[in-house]
Amino acid sequence: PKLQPAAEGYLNRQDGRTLQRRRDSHKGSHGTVAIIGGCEGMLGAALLAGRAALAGGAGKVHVLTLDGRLPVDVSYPELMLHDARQARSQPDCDVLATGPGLGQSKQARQWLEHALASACSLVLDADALNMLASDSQLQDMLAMRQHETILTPHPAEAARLLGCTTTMVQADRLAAVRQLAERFGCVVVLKGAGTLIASAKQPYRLNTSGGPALAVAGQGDVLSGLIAALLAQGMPAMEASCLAVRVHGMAGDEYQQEAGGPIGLTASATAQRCSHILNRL
Ligand code: NPW
Ligand code: AMP
Ligand code: MG
Repeated sequence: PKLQPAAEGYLNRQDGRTLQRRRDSHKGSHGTVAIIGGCEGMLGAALLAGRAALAGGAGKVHVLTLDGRLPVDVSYPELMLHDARQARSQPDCDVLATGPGLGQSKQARQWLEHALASACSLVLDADALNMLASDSQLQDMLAMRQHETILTPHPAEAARLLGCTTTMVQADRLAAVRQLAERFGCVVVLKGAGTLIASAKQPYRLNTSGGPALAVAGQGDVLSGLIAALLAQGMPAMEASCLAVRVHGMAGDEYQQEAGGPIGLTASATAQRCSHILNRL
């Protein structure tokens, strides 16, 4: 069924503010992001989120990986990598993004608990959402949070959180995103063609940028990093989510136009395109 939102539901230019920088700003002015994820076999997800956080303008980016064996991302040595198996706490940061490639091990759950208890803004994606879906103790911790929290489920993750099927989520995406926003008291980004952004307190938004060029592995990990970067630069959760979703979609559209079709856009290349688009907006 086609979603027919009210006109004010559509994302528009006012939903994204240009990120202004003072002439004398320094890396400390633009916030610090820490990504937690990247278990064995899914290390790339955490690196993609970290690279996207850099592309989104975060001043400093740490990446804690559950795989732990990679000392440096040689293509992006500006990322600060940590072995999450050894670390006791996350580095000082303004925003934590956890979930990309996190897995669902005992250690992954401990890091999620740690993130939920932290006094910084939080982006929860992928396996963080999957663990949350089946764990009432984690849900209680989420309910107690005093800081901005954004959930970024794709339709299957949303279905796990709601205890229904992906088909049911897709049949009424607006109802699903509203239910999630109310149940968890967070900003919720329901991804997929026509991403919806909702919170219990503000009008929902529907994004119209993006298309099947984005239907490749790692794109959700990029979006998480991008949202985290905008939060770290001081944007409120709803605005950061709307702007990141819009810019991410525009990167897909731009590629499709240049390439003459949707095939071949990688998540890494999308992150790079996002920084050009942010500078232009
Ligand atoms: P289907 O196939 O249609 O039945 P999962 P994941 C559905 C990491 N990654 N509309 C779809 O179901 C992530 O960060 C690591 C409708 C699909 O099969 C996670 O930690 C990478 N349905 C972990 O992998 C790159 C939709 O969901 C199913 C939909 C698992 O995450 C890849 C898959 O969902 C990945 O990011 C839509 N728009 N979108 C790396 N390089 O390290 C999704 N679905 O089972 O939650 O698995 O999303 O791959
Ligand atoms: P994930 O499934 O977590 O990797 O996230 C995929 C990302 O790509 C989300 O931001 C989706 O909204 C976006 N995406 C995937 N397919 C499409 C599509 N057909 N149209 C628009 N956006 C898409
Ligand atoms: Mg994902």
